[in-house]
Amino acid sequence: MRVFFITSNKGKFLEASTILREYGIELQMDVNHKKVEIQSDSLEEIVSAALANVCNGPVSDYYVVEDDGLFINELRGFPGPYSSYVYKTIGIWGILKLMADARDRSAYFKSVVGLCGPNGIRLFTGVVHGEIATEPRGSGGFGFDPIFIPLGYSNTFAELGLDVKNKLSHRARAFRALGEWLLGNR
Ligand code: ITT
Repeated sequence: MRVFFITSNKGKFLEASTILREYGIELQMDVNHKKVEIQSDSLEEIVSAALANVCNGPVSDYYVVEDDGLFINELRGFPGPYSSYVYKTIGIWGILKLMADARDRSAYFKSVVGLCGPNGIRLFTGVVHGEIATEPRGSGGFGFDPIFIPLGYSNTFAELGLDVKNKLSHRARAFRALGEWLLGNR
């Protein structure tokens, strides 16, 4: 069984491939396809549209696409599905500035992982709740990891490192569900 992950994000690939190895699956980075991203407020719609573009006929391999968002409650869910663009533009410091006077620092990451293959399309979802730190801390991970503190911890994902992040993150939860499904259905 060959499973390809269509992504340009090496941080996502490292985390996902480490998790799927627990299920005996060797994930491969797909460099031949480009993830086609429609604009939508729904991660599920973005992933479904990206998959429809890849599995538009009979396929013998499996393809994976993931879309994520950081949803900050004080900002009514912003940046959500626009997290990648917001990270590239205003970045971590821009988010901290928007949160300067915030009373509620709660937030969550959501991952929607889509799989298409010989037996159709399936979506898997993972969420991790936490809060936005008051300043960036740590050097591990990627993206908003230096300012996200998962619930029950006092360190950021960037301080906690890959092993801990892969036990509780949104991505870990979604990819474990995918791993279980592949084991039962391949
Ligand atoms: P693709 O090629 O897979 O699309 P991407 O980085 O553009 O890679 P998304 O469109 O899903 O991915 O954007 C989600 C953004 O949210 C991502 O760029 C990060 O800035 C942020 N993000 C997602 N997961 C994260 C995580 O585990 N830790 C920190 N930031 C994360």
